[in-house]
Amino acid sequence: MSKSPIRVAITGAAGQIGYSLVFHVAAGQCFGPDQPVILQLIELPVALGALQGVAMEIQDGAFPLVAGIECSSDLREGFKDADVALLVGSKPRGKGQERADLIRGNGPIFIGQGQAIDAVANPNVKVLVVGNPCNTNCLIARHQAKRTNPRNYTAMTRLDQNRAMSQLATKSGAAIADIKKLAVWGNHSPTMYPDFTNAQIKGKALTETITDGEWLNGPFIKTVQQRGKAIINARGKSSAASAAWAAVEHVRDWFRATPDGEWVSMAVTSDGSYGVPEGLIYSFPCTVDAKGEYSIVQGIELDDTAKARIKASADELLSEREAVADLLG
Ligand code: NAX
Repeated sequence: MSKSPIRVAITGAAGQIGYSLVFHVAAGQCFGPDQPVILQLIELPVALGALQGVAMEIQDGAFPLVAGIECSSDLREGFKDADVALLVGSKPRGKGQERADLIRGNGPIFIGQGQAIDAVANPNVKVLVVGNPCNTNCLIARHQAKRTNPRNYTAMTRLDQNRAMSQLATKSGAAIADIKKLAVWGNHSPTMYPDFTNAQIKGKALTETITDGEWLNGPFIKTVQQRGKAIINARGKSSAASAAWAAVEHVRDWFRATPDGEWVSMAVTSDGSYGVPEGLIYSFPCTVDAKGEYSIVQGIELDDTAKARIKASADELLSEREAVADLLG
């Protein structure tokens, strides 16, 4: 018997990331090749014309899994009964801007979206915030969660994990698939910490293969932390297709069990693990069980340098939370 469709709401669907993301979702790359989807595409009124164009292109893809396409700038219409909400729409970071510059500009968007999701979406809706500053935007949206499950509000650091894995594969000559347990901790910002100390290549400590500690502690971490800026400098626009793909992987892995011995980086509500203040939306190494429930991996050994980096990113998120305290009412 064929599955009934799931409803996937995507904000900013006519933007750079949205334009790539909707086609991956339509093609079954998020929810599998037998899971029909109803796409609920949300845009600002000014972009509704462009959104119609995106919808026409999805139609022209003749995707067998697309059971419906709805376009709206009304949040309650757009998030109605959504099983998944991908919050991409917001202003991207421009040349010379840090994410912190965006906090006050983009934060308020997530109050309204959080309220609408909580009012009309599936109570178990799974939310992924991509729009920056994504950790704190997610915190703002989650504060509106009264009917929906607050645990299901997450933000994206999967792009940072992918960037780190790619750097490590290039350096070591290993295949991407051979690199496991590479997790990104913290904020999606230059304070994030890609922890190579617990990563493995072909089941052995990564540091046995990549012995250049100076590179790992210096250029490697810096390249990952600054990759977003490097892309903006090179392209004149922020990362788009790679971000869309990371969103697909975040959601895909949240809907299926992570294979044994594999971790995924997800920014989720801290339960106080590893000294990260409770309630912050913080990226941890996570696993996902067969029911689609994520858990923060426990018992990871961290050296003093790692602990200091993890704390620095938590401190940054605390100050972001402070900066938007009035939006968390
Ligand atoms: P674009 O400007 O190309 O697209 C954003 C789209 O969102 C536009 O079409 C705009 O009309 C729409 N929009 C704006 N406010 C909206 C609202 N309130 N409701 C619905 N739609 C709204 O930006 P794009 O390059 O797609 O980037 C989107 C967001 O992703 C930005 O905030 C960007 O900074 C963030 N990113 C996050 C990444 C991450 O790893 N978490 C990496 C990539 C990217 O930088």
